[in-house]
Amino acid sequence: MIELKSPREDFSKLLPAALRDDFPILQQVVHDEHPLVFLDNAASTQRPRQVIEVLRRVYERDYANVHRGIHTLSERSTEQYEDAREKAREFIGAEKALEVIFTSGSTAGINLVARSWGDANVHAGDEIIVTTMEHHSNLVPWQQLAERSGAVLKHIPITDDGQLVLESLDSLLTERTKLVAVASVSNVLGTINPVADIARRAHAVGAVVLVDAAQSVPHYPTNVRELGADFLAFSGHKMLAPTGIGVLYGREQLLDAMPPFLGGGSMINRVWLDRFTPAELPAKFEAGTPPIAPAIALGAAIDYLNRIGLVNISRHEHELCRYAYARLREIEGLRILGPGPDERAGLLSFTLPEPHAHDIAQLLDERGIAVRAGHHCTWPLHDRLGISASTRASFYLYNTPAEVDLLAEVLAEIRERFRPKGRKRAAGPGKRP
Ligand code: 7TS
Repeated sequence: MIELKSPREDFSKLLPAALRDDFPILQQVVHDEHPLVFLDNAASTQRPRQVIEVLRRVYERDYANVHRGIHTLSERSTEQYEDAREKAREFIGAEKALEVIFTSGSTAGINLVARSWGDANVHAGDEIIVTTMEHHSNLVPWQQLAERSGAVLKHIPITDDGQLVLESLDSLLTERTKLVAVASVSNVLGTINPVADIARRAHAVGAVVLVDAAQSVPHYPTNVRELGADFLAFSGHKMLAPTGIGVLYGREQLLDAMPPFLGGGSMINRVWLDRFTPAELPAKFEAGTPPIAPAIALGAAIDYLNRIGLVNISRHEHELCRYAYARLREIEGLRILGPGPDERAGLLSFTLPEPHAHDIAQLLDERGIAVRAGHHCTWPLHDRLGISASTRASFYLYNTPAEVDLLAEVLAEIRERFRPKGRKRAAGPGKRP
């Protein structure tokens, strides 16, 4: 059995080694003997004690519905809920807190824009541009909008190593382009897309820009104004917060002009039997009882990330990913998807000739290593790459070089075990297509 070094040993100099102690869930063994190595962070991250404690405090002391009751607990909850909005505003560099809409996650935020802004502004013959590498969450809502409106959906293609073919933008963008919707970081390729450049070019033809920032806000400093994002969506659960909470940023002028999406309590100013008038922002887009405690806990997660520093976190992940890239390339036949080690965010998707991606994930799990396998909700991207599935290791602030070593060693063992009989191991690094 390969020994896993103490996770604190050899931890990045960039981050406090004690940081791992903040994550109770990481202090366990799985399958009786294997320390948990959690490398499925692009799907969802874990929560530190500090976030769990805030949830507990809210439910044990402060919880009530917000914006409604004239009583102490409601006032406490409301104040903390609005504090969290302010923290989220600052975290993404938005100008005003009313531009921060709490949603249940990236998917909900993007669908809100497609239904509210999209139905009001996109008509037959108009054009929507996405990319080949989008998560289904930033693809299917636009397909649905195109179906409803008669608009045309176009896409920016990618190169074989997973970069956007930006030259194609000049011919794709026309005066009929209403929207460009693009991920800031691909959840499979790790590609970091030049969003600010794309936004500048999209704005030049009068198009609106939506950034799917689910894979970037948790890892990199974000400024919506510098990016040129008109809308930007992200999920709390990918950045140490609970599930069920996310943010849609929208430029005030756009949000103001948009009709409400969901109708119900909180989103109204006045209701009569036959009509209503909508509330001001941000309430206009927060119908019903919101995810109160998760939102407050998102504020605590933002505090935690700010304390460590996103610059340190992203550097740490880059170092880990560069190291993982070098280690995994040593495995013959292993194909790493996406750009080179210096041009990618902290995740690695790969394939082996044998076994299948799901079997790789299962064999890794038997050794305590959690990764994800499948098409990662990017079916068209997998089609473009000519594969049906891949295995993905994705890093966050608590991962260590020792964990990368273990991943590489177990993968090398799997490769050996499934090598076609009679073939000798070739020397040198694995070939990339
Ligand atoms: N956009 C991107 C780029 C994502 O990676 C994801 C989730 C979403 C949108 C949707 O986020 P949600 O919080 O609304 O679900 N990505 C993944 C993943 O890669 N594996 O599991 C979920």
